[in-house]
Amino acid sequence: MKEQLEKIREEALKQIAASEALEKLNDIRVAYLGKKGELTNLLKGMKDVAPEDRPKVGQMVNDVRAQLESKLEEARVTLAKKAREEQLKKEVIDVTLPAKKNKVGHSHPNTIAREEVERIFIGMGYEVIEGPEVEYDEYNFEKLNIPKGHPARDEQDTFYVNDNILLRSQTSPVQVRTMEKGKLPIRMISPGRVFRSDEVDATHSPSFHQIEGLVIDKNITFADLKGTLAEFAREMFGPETKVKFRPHHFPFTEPSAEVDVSCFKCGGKGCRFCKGSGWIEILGCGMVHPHVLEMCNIDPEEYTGFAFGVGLERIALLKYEIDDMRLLYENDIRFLKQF
Ligand code: 2NM
Repeated sequence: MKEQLEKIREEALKQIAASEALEKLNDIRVAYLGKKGELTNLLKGMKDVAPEDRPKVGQMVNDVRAQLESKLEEARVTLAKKAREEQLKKEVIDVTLPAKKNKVGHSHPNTIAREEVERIFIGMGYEVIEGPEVEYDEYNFEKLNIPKGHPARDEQDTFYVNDNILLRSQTSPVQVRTMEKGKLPIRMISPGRVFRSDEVDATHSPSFHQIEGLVIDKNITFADLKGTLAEFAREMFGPETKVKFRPHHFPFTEPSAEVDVSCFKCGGKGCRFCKGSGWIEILGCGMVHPHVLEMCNIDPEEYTGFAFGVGLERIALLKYEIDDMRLLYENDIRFLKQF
């Protein structure tokens, strides 16, 4: 029995020393010290040992058990330490490596131009108000003094969803909605996407952007319109910018005008940029038609107002000297990153 015990001890110690994984140690523990392990089996043979020798043999078995337990624990600590060191080595970060450069996006020229226009009008006390891109015929046309049969309603220019619903061809329906709410006075601009059934070329697109402005208050005159838009032009294109109001016609304003600014490239002398004229057209405007005010439940005897509309792409093309509108829709980062 003593030799058997010695053999078990040597074999177990050899296996402990050779094991390289924590799971292996557990297998060894079960194989030798477990309920059906070798040492336990050996104890079952005690009945064959002479009674006077039993305490001595029992002591020997306990000694071996204690030794194996302590060796197993020692090996466990060593292996756990080794595993942790390997894990840390794998996770090491070289803080001296140069950092990866983040790629930063660019604001689209349209966005830059819109934010500039918004900044100028917010500075003059205007609110920015948005509205739906899919509109009722009533808001896009009828209440803007464009009745059925009016040439501005040409079906070929407008995308209709059905008889009453269309893709807005201007952002003025947002102003109709605001006037209808009845909270006066109004100082607002409405930026947004509009739709017209145009062929794509260097200056046209079926979907583009507008910013329209509206002021309604008591005693608003054409002088307020002129002063406001002259100030806008100076802030947008430089303090030396002159403005010129040319009579025009819009169904929703009376009187109406188109506004030219002195060419910010040549200062008005005439160049390729302004096609030799010294002037560049930038917007349309006018005094809100009394009939429009009436249809929006505003008394034209008490209140008057002015309105204007700017094409955002047109401003962006001018500001950045881009000669083809299509470049604004391709979103080529090599193009966009220049602005
Ligand atoms: C323009 C030109 C002139 C305009 C009119 C209105 C409204 F709703 F008040 F009647 N909003 N925008 C207007 C006037 C728009 O765009 C070239």
